[in-house]
Amino acid sequence: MSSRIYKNLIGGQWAPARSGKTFRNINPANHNDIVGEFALSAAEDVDDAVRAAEKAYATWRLTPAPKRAEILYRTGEILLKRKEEYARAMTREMGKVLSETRGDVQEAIDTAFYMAGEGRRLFGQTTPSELQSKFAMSVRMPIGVAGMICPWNFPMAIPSWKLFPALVCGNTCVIKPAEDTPLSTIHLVEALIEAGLPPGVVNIVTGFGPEAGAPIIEHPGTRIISFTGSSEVGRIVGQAAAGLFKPCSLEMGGKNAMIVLADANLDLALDGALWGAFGTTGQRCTATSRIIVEHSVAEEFTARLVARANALRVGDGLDESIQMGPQINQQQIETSEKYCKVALEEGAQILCGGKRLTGGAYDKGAFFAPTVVAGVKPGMRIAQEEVFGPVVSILGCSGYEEAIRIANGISYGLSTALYSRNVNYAFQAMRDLEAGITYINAPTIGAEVHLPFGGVKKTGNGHREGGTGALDFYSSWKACYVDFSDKLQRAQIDNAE
Ligand code: UN1
Repeated sequence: MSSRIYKNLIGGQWAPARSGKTFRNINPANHNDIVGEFALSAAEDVDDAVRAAEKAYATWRLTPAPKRAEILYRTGEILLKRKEEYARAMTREMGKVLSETRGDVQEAIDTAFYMAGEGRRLFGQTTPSELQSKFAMSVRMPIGVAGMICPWNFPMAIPSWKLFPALVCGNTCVIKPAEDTPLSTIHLVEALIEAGLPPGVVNIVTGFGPEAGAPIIEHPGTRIISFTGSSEVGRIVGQAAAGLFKPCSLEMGGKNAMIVLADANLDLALDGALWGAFGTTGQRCTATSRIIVEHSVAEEFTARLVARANALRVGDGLDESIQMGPQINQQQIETSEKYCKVALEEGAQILCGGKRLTGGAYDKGAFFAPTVVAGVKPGMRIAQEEVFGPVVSILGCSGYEEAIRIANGISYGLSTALYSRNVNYAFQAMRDLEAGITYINAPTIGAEVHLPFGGVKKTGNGHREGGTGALDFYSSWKACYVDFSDKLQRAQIDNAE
């Protein structure tokens, strides 16, 4: 059976890569199932896309923001209607279970409605001038063509975090979805087009980082760059953008800790640990990868977590009874395997999982068993480095102070969680944990779109997605002064006497 061919979107037209080459997108739960063939783009395709975006910018920047926002609102309504269809397609290309891909589409819907509301805000400030008969204000200006490079783990939500605030601010976009999950970006943009987005305002180039991602950064026409992915690739992206003086938002890795103190509701903490560690097969930058448990409850907590991890139903996410899907590809399986080996060499114990699942339908896909690693010490590589798979480490601690020291003793700083019934510890943790996100009595995953999303240390470079932080990235502040005195007035001089 020949698979469906998908093209790039350039200036409102679906176009093949100039080379005519394509690559395959396969279902990670069943490698015999080909989702489609996608354009294998290169610099020449990026050039076409950037030129189309530059052309569209001339009129899009002048379209009133409330009108731009109406398109986003309609996009949200279309996505709502197509939620099930797009969620199923996403499970097929990405693997995570249906309830989660429904959540992923919902996150795009939430972002559409939130950013649609911003069309009638985008507030600046009016402020007094230090001079008589002079008016002063700050306004948000669009920047131009925004270049976006996306990961595969949230194939619709993360593109929506980038596209929607960029669009409401008046920018035009060139977006490269991850090579593992291009279809969900195409679906998202199809909804935008149906909602009335003019040609060229969003352009899609599909393909791989070095060939299709790097030219987005390097092209003189892109004015800002937004990247979500690994810290390793983020460093390359950030350095390339810095040399060109392009503002660049980097959203990268995590090694997220959940602290469980002795006074915690253990049932609740177990639910949170299971969801935080094995939701999305551990492939979230917010995934719980370290559980720091107070010694007096560690034995009971660990035994119960292992029992629950062993009981998880792993398989094809399109089957509603499945609780954990495959990993995205063979390379990610190898990373999980590598870290299990490293953990054993370091003297840790693997209490369950630790290996690829094989036999029957498992042989067709990339499945890894839910893995709990115990006896982990804070300095071990398994406690320091991101795995991005269903592998969680348990570390012991003597109480709050030591837990915070261990939690902060890493180079990342995205998400954190504290389970305790002590309100003082709850507020101290919000103050003391070095991270962009802290949850109390909730797992490390579950960020909402109207709050800032991002981290400190090696997780990011200070920008935030979600919330008003996204508007700050996709707009540029301009100060405007109107002197209606009809004479020359010199700031800092004529009013200084
Ligand atoms: C990511 O892991 O890359 O908070 C994004 C969460 C989701 C977003 C995660 N809403 O886990």
